[in-house]
Amino acid sequence: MRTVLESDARRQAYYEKLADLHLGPLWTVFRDLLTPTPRPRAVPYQWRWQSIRPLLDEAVALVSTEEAERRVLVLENPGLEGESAITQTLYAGIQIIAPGEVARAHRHTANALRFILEGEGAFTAVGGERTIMHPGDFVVTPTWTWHDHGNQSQQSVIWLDGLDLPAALALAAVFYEPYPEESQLPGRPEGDSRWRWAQGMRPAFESATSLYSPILNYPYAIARETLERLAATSPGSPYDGVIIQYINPLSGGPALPTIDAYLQRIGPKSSLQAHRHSGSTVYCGVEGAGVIEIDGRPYAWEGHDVLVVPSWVPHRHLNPHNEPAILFSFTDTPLLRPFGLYREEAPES
Ligand code: 1HN
Repeated sequence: MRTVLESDARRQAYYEKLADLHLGPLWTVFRDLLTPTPRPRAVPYQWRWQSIRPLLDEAVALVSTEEAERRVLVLENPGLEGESAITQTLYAGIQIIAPGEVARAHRHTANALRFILEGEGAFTAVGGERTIMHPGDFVVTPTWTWHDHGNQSQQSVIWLDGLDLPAALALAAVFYEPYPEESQLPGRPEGDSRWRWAQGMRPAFESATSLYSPILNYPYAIARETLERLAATSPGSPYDGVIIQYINPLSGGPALPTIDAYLQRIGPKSSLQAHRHSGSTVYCGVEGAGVIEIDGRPYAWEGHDVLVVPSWVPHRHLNPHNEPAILFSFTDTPLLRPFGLYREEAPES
């Protein structure tokens, strides 16, 4: 029990006067604000695909895309309840579109990415170009581009959505607009952006914004073969193994202005080194299985599990199995690096 000194009472009365005027003393909060290292409110967490998968079919039975606009289960960080956020800057969710359904066209300032998990034959249309999505494809929907999805196949199609929505909300920069029609009329042939921008050549007679990648779809078959070819000649990073970044060919930087995305291969029977960095990472298991040790605790993952590593939490990758382990990931580091906020260290030992 703490005795209230006279000075405490005087201070208390003073703080109340301040509060009435919407003022506050910095000295009582200084140490909570300036922590020696980041103290994310988001916590490490793993969502298991086997728990999520049946709930997606249930959602199809319960709510239409017509009603929902997007039928998505939001991956809510236990430290950020009610915020629709997987980290303080990133959103992640699992979307399902059933045969014959349309997810109507709209646009928003939040940047979005999709990583296809299951099913073949649904399309997404961005800026008038359609792409048929296959498992493992990485598809971008950059800021303020019109986009809609449709499934003309006989099976449900499921993907992981990643957005910078919590960051856009924090910056009070969310704008949203519905498209006047349900779907965009195809304005460009399928594969157009790939032929224009993804062949190491570019149309010399036109320019594109370099704010985000002009490539709509980065196919899994290409990314996966790239990993295998690199693994044949290089051990890769001591922390991430053989890892490739989905780049904007116009800048050499991240595909989206706010989100960086990667595909990585942790070789069979390998234990990589631990490190930590500012910026948070969302991982999704793609092939094989592995372990991410997060803050010293092992999280054994399988295909399509989603895991989150918040800022500055030490983590390392292990693959105790005989097959390569493939992980997709995305991070908010483009929001940190240009402003001197990115730091990385490998704990000594
Ligand atoms: C959105 O527009 C999509 O277009 C998916 O598929 C998830 C989550 C929050 C806000 C907008 C989509 C979203 C979203």
